Amino acid sequence: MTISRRRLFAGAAAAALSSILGAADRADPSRMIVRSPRPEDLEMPLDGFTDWITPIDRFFVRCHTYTPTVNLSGWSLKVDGVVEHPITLTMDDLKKLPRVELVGVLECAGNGRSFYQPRVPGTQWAFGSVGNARWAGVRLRDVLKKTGLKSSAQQILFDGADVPIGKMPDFQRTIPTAKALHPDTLLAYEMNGQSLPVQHGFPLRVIAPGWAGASWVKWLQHIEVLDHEFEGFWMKSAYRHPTRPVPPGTAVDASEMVPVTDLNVKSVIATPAGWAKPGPVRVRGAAWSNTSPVSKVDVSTDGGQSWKQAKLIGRQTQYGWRIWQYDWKPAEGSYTLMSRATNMAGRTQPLSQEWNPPGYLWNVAQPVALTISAQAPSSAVTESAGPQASYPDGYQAACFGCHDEHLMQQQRLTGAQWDREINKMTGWGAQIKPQDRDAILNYLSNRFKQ
Ligand code: HEC
Ligand SMILES: Nc1nc2c(c(=O)[nH]1)N[C@H]1C(S)=C(S)[C@@H](COP(=O)(O)O)O[C@H]1N2
Ligand SMILES: [Mo]
Repeated sequence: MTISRRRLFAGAAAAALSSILGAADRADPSRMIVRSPRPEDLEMPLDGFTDWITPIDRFFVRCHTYTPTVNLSGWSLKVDGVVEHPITLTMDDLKKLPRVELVGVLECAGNGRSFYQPRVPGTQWAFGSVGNARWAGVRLRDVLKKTGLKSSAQQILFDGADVPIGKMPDFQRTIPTAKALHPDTLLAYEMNGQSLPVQHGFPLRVIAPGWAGASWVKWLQHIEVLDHEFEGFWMKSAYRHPTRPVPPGTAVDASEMVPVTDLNVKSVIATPAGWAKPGPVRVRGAAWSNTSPVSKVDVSTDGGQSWKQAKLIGRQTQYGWRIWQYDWKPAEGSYTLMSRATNMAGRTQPLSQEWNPPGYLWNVAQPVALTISAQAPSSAVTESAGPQASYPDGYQAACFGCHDEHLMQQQRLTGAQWDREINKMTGWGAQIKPQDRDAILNYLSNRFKQ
């Protein structure tokens, strides 16, 4: 097929325009905290919390497995299960349904995991596995209506085009019918006014506003309506948390935990970060919640002894985050800043964080240190595991096949926790020679310890 000069020009002009406008279609790794390059786990740095809409080049990426590239010409969405008429839809079919847009926060359940004490295994997110985007697509309800849900429908199962690595279970997730039929639960084909980027689920993903990211299934290609609870790993073992307080460090059986659904009310201080000059200082950040919008943000500059209300700026939407600011004129000295959001339902951030085994839903009003001085203090020493140690025999062969050492280096675990991690990985297909296991366990436990 030939492309006319005119279309060629239009394409080039659009590309030039989008580069001027900075409308990237992927995260810029040089401006992200790379938790893992492959599978891709990329975190937005703190300064991202001053944008109302998170641009795609700063939007966090969380993948349990390698990012698939879906070719639209071969793609379709199948909907079956306990329905009257199973259907298969192309993108053109979907685009004939009413188009719906909403601004909404997407946050990983594990955001803030690295702050839990005692430490827990998993991607060690600090603040930024969260972003606020403008999503557009169709109502899931409209798609389900086409099939005629049977009255026994209970759970809606989503499966994306990503394929598991080794023997890890396929990433499949369910949401209850009530959430699926909510008019704000969408299947999105656009993000921030452009076609859904590959890293965020091209061509179609679930938008479950107010719920943690694990329900926002990417690269969606199959929806199955179930009349029972789904037994898969990512529902029955992962993404569950206790409903009652548990003593820090205790193991809790998955059967005694429930699936993570709603996000918590939360706020983050973006600036100043660590240091500012004496004089007027604008403290600024973002605050978000679940399906109940943020009603106010309070700020403390004295470690929580006194609180003042911050100004909420920009637009308020039901599911988007709110940028807030607090103007302050500090003298030289050391301060402890905190921000604390409250939602319309009256829930507020706790002053101490309850611990949970998988490290989900961190939302404490977190103290951050700030120095006010004319000169910037010399930069702090960052946590490091020390100089490169030599690898034990068999470690690279057993552990560097599916991912590199990023995923190990960020953990701070006990020997028992490392032992369980090795078992998890051998269950997923890591092959360790029996004679190498002790040395590998020793290396990990001594080098990346609590
Ligand atoms: C068969 C492929 C495979 C091999 C081999 C493998 N891993 Fe993994 N590992 C994964 C995948 C996939 C993830 C990411 C899981 C996720 O994001 O949920 C992961 C994640 C991790 C994590 C992050 C915490 C977690 O549980 O998600 C650690 C730590 C880890 N691996 C350690 C190891 C060690 C140590 C070895 C060698 C004994 C190893 N891996 C070998 C597939 C593998
Ligand atoms: N198919 C598929 N969907 C997925 C995931 C995945 O690994 N595979 N990760 C989930 C998790 S845990 C989160 S937090 C969000 C992250 O979305 P993002 O990468 O667009 O930020 O996608 C969810 N959807
Ligand atoms: Mo997540």
